[in-house]
Amino acid sequence: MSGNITFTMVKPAAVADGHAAAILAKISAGGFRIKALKMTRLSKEQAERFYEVHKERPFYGSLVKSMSSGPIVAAILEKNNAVESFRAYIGATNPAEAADDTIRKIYGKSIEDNAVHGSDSDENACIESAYFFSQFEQF
Ligand code: FUP
Repeated sequence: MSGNITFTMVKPAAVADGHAAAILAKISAGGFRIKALKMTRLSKEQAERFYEVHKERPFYGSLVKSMSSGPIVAAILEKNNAVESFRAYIGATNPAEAADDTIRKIYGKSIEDNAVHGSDSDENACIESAYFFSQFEQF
């Protein structure tokens, strides 16, 4: 059975460009309920840990630098089949390949600065949510 939560971040470039509120509004319009929300900033070490599965990839250093370059907006989202549904809603990893009207198509600048993160499995949605939010911060 698929789970009903996913984790997202509005990435530093999209926050710096002033798109955080518009992206949150679009997320809500897609039927995702905001269960937890905060603006924060990842240290280099926190970004390294978050993207640890990619540590052997050539883009890892650049990705970590970009993700720790400024504030992000983190959220836990609730909807039926949340992980799959949100990944469809944000579009392909590379904004150039993302479908029209998806968040990455509208707000993404490059494969690295692709506006938002979305969990890739129910297991990771839980791990990532717990990385950012305590139980007292989830509603
Ligand atoms: P996604 O699940 O769509 O976020 O995509 P991936 O797990 O494949 O990528 C994780 C992160 O690495 C994304 F933020 C995009 C970034 N990335 C690059 O910077 N360069 C690449 O060639 C591939 C991914």
